[in-house]
Amino acid sequence: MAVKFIEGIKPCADAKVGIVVTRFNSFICERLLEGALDTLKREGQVADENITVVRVPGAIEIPVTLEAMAKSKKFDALVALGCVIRGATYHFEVVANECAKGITQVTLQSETIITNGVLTTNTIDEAVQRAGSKAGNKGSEAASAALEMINVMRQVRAL
Ligand code: INI
Repeated sequence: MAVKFIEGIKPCADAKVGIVVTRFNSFICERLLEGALDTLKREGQVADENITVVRVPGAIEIPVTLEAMAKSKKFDALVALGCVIRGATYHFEVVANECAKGITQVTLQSETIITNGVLTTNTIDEAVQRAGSKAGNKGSEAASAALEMINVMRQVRAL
């Protein structure tokens, strides 16, 4: 018997994608959003009317927003975009950890594809590098992963 391989392709014109993006560190997050939208449209061929962008205050508010969007059952995939930059306080660890934990929890509980484009960096410079300069654009990567996973999960769920 032949081995069955399941792999996702990127074009996904009928996909409905939700993006949650924070206003905290907006100078970085708006670049992540630009990258994500560009990838959804160019790689995914996703139509404008099938993309919903929700702006929230900060990374702590991302999981509850994703949960509400997942519960609506209106999206094939969700993309989380944010930026947590290490400061002098312990708040960095709290915000970064709670956000990451919450995203994982929602994706498993709701069985909804959620890709994580929330940067956690030591410095503003590291964040800039990951938002469209030296180290690519993590928003674009998260959108690309969402497209691939939509295709993969459609095939896995049909097994
Ligand atoms: N929110 C972020 O998205 N990034 C940060 O770096 C950050 N820091 O460092 O504090 C941050 N804090 C706000 C937090 O996400 C909530 O919006 C706030 O605590 C209100 O609940």
